[in-house]
Amino acid sequence: MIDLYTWGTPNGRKVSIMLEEIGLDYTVHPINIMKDEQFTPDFLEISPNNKIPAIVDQDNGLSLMESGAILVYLAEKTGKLMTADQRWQIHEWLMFQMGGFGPMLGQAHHFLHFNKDASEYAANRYRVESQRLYSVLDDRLEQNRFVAGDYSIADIALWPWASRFEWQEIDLNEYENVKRWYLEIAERPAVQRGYKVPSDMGDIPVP
Ligand SMILES: N[C@@H](CCC(=O)N[C@@H](CS)C(=O)NCC(=O)O)C(=O)O
Repeated sequence: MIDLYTWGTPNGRKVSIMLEEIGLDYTVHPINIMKDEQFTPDFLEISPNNKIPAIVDQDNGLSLMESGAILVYLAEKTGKLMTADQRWQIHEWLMFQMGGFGPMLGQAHHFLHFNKDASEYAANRYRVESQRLYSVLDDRLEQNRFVAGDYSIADIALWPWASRFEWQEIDLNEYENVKRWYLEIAERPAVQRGYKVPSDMGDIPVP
C-alpha cells in the first residue's frame, strides 16, 4: 500500500498515472497547494522541499519526494515500465523532463498564463524556450513511437506537462509527432484515471 500526497498538477499526475498503470493499491492524501497545505509541519516531514508529489510506502516505511525519484522507485519495486535494456534511454528522457520540460514549462505557466503582462522579457524567453523543448521532443518522436523504446516512466513524466500545452501557448498541431504520441497516451485508461487524482478538475485537453 502506497500513501500518495498530491494535487492536480503535472508533477502530481505523473505519480497517480504511474500508480494506476502498475496497479498498486494507494491512498490519496490531497495537499491543496492553493491553500498552502504544502507548508504544514506534517507534510514537511514527508516532503522536505514542501512540494507535491510525495509518497510513503507502507511496506517498508520509505518516504520519498521528487517525482522522478518516485517513478524510478515504483518501476524498480514492481519491475514495470523501465525495462533493463532501455534503462539509460529512459533515464536520459526522464532527466530531460526533470531538468527542462518541466521547470521551463512551469515558468511558462507563470509568465504566459497566470501573469501574462508581468514581463515581456520573461514571457518571450519562456515562450521561445517552450517551443524549443517541444521541437526536441517532436524530433525524438519522429523515429520513435515512445521516447525510450516501449511506453515507460519517461513518457509518464513528460505527458502531464504536455497536457498543459494551452497554458504554454503551444499549438500541438505544429508538432505532429508530439500530437500523435500525446493522443495515443491520452487514450490509456490508466492515464485517464490518474489524470483525475486527487479530484476531477476537468477533461484531458484535446488539441
Ligand atoms: N522537482 C519536483 C517539483 C515539484 C513541484 O514543483 N511541485 C509543485 C506542484 S507541480 C508544488 O508543489 N508547488 C507548490 C509550491 O511551490 O509551493 C518534482 O518533480 O517532484
